[in-house]
Amino acid sequence: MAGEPQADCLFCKIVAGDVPATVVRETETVVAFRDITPQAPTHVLVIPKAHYPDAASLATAEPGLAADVLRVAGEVAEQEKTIDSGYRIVFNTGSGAGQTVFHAHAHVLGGRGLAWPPG
Ligand code: IU
Repeated sequence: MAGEPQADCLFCKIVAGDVPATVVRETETVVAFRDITPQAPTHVLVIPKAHYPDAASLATAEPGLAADVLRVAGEVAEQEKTIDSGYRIVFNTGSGAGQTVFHAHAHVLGGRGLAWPPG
């Protein structure tokens, strides 16, 4: 069923506490934790606790939950003090765009200059 935990999903395991993660913020519906391979001084992943494979399917099924992810991404940026210098919220979608974990997640990147366009 849509939103249900998937046994083979790494981020579902993090939500369940079966795989460790450095959690920086958590709400009833969302968890934010540090990326294991940071690409910037701040690199935090914000995920819905419910399983959806990507941001668009999340927003279609549960728009309120997609909004929770975005709101918490902004709160993380503020908490990490990246507001003044700017930060980026990225949803890689599909393997061609670099998505490797198929549980919706926002990357919150900041703490250094961020070039545009991204690679
Ligand atoms: P992507 O957009 O699907 O490529 O992002 C997945 C991220 O998950 C990527 O930046 C990885 O470094 C990160 N990650 C992690 O934080 N912990 C893990 O155990 C694994 C991947 I595997």
